[in-house]
Amino acid sequence: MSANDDVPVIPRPVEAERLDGAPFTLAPGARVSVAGAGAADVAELLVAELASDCRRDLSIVHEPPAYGDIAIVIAPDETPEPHRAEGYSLAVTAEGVRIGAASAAGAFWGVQTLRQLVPVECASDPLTIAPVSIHDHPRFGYRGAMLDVARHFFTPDEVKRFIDAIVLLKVNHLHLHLTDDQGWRIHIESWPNLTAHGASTGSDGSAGGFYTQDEFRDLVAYAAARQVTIVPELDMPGHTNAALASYPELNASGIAPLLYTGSKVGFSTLLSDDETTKRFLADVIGEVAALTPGPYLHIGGDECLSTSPADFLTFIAHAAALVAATGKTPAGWHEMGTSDQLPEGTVGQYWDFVVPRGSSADETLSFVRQGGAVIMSPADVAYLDIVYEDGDRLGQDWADGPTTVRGAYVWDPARIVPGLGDAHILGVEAPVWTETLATIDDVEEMVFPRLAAVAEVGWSTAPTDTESVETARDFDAFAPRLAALGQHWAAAGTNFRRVPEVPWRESVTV
Ligand code: IFG
Repeated sequence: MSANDDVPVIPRPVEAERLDGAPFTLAPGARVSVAGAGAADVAELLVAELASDCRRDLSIVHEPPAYGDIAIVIAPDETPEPHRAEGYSLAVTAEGVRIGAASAAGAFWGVQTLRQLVPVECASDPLTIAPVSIHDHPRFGYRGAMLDVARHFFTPDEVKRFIDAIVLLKVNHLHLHLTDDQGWRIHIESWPNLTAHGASTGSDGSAGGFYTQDEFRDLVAYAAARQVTIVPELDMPGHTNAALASYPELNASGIAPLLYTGSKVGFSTLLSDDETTKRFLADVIGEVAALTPGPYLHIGGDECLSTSPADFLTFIAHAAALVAATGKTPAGWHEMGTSDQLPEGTVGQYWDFVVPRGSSADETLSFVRQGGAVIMSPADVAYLDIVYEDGDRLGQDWADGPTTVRGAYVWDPARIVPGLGDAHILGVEAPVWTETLATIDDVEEMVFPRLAAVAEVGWSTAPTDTESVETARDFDAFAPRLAALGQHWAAAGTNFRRVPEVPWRESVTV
């Protein structure tokens, strides 16, 4: 058990050590002292959390901290040069709490660490925090979660609830799978029937729904204030029945198919080299790009079983060029790597197993060959819609067996595709597909605690070259930290699966 493991934080910090001396006590009248650009905004979020989690009312002051204060300081020299994007330091002593960072993101991640160190019984006095010194920064800049809002629709408030939960784990990208066979979930001004008709249902005949463009802008802003970048996905040319059902002219036959509420894949395709479809693509990609301040626009490309290989290549070259023309970086599932006409920088998302099968490794390396990078989402460890164990009520079971928490933890993104190392890996992402998940409670049960495992894989120190993954990812040291985090989930009302492999503690009575 190293010093880091003794400090109950997930993702595991790079350096964390317990200090001697008296604990910090949050006394009535304590303030949050802020200095530096962005510190006040971060402090606002901390104050809001302490108010809702601990019923504490702290004021924010723009002056040096007094004894017993919390200080948030943002300045270039607060973290070493290579780690200024998201690195932070956190010191807790009797004198006070001090978060230092070179960026608002780093300060915000310091706040998430602090939140995990605040005892869950923080509404009663005394609120004490054990003394600790932490210096931390992420291995990868992209730690993502994907929420499939196409199969089952989730309201803006449910998406915000999901964002609130993922930031506690320092997850900084939310990939929204906005379109699929079962639903089109983002309003497009120039093609209104995509939502008027294409959003009217979902998997299992569920109610459907969609985001107006103002609602989407609000979600993007909510996420950005919490250091989360939204990655919108318009899946194409496959997974497009909702669009085809909305506009007959998008279909070769000129006849629109019925809306689809089942769970099959691979039966739909947009046309390649068709003028109406090209106008459609330019319009939908243009409107979604305009709604997206983030750098990526994901165009899917997965499971195009009804698109001929030649049509697929024609389609992808055209659609990816349209994305690049908006100034966004295209992203797509690894099958898009069959194209050798990807715009410079296009990002591939690997979703095969930790042991690659067929052509998936080569398709993934194709993005690197074309000047791009890769997000790792191996389906047998990072797909959070896969069952925890055989026979589960929720989830799917196609990914080489169940995915336990240990399974979601003991893997490494740089030990999957031969020749693909950290230099060309943006990071990791854990998708939760919602064919079988009708409520946000169901989603949370599948996502937590396994997202905590994937988040640690994406943030924490890489295994050394001589370390096995099993050694580097010591589940027996991870499980107690997960148990501590479970208390915060219980207090926050975040649903999670109390898997038997973790020594969960009594949930608190709030
Ligand atoms: N694969 C499909 C998803 C979803 C998933 C469920 C990808 C890229 C299986 N495509 O994963 O649409 O159906 O686990």
